[in-house]
Amino acid sequence: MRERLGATVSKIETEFNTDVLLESTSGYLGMERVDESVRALRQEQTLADLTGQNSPYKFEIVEANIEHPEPTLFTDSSQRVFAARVPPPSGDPRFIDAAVQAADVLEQYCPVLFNENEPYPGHRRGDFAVKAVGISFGGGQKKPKRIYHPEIDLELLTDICEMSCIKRLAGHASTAFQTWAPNLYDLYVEYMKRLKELFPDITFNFLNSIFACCTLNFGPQTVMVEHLDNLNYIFGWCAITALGSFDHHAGGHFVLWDLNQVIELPVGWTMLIPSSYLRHSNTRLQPGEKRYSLTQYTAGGLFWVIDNEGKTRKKMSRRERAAAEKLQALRLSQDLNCYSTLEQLGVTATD
Ligand SMILES: O=C(O)CCC(=O)C(=O)O
Ligand SMILES: [Fe+2]
Repeated sequence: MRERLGATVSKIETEFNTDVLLESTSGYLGMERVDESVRALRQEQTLADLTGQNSPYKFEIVEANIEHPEPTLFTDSSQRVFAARVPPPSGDPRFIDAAVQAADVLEQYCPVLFNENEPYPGHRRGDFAVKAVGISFGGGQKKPKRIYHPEIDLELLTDICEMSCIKRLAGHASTAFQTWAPNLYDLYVEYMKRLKELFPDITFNFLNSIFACCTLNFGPQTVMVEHLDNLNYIFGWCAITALGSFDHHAGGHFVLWDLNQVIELPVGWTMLIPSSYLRHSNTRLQPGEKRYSLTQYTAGGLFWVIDNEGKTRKKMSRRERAAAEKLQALRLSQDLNCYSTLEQLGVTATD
């Protein structure tokens, strides 16, 4: 299903060469590129830290026009669309209602899922509550399976993912992925079909979304510090939908460190980026504001295990292992970059 995502489209042309994504990788996962010493600071940046006269960075602001919303496509040096920012679907006022409801749901479930007297379990992206839900593979797992949660949490997380507002957001992000990277999306369709054939018991988060996994960012102030999600599929897109109530001109921007861009991301709007390669973060919010987000993605390890017919390295014979390595080398020599050009997408975009 294709959704009308806006009457007109704008583009941001960059000199970024997306073939670089593959460099020094196995063709499945990304490579960690965030400086550990920077990460140790765990420092949030304000808009003024990153833009304007007194900023050492002088990043460019990519504004969002909520009166006349339109998708913004980020093109690489070969005119291929490697990232997109999409507004709520045009002609569907109920979508914003769903975004408001989803924020309420996350706000209500947060104190039930997390003990307010304990600090949030440390994660490398910032200090706020998060839960990942869905299918993962990697780190010594014997086979792809759903991320483990204690029974009581699992019930709550399942409730959340079954809510129609959350499903609506998840489906819209997946449709936007299909619209702006159709070849990549088709690759996901093929791999997820094979995953289900290899592991028939596996269940997906959402029937209307191609992504295998999601992270619910419960905030209450979801502000990511600079990071990349290098376990996601290297060319894959991660969809991030912003929720809550905050002034998107003042904070909660989506920062792309490799492109020197600070992108306004209003409530209900979605960023689609190769999060395994592009370093990203958010700008600080104003005191009292709330920001949540729904992130969807697919682990690169899933693509690897599917290419290996569901077998982990440990389960392979020596011969199978040699064959797997050969296949991997062959795969790397092929053109894995399946982003589409504006021409292929059949759109003309304004600057
Ligand atoms: O909330 C956001 O804008 C970013 C989310 C993100 O980067 C993540 O969940 O890894
Ligand atoms: Fe991320």
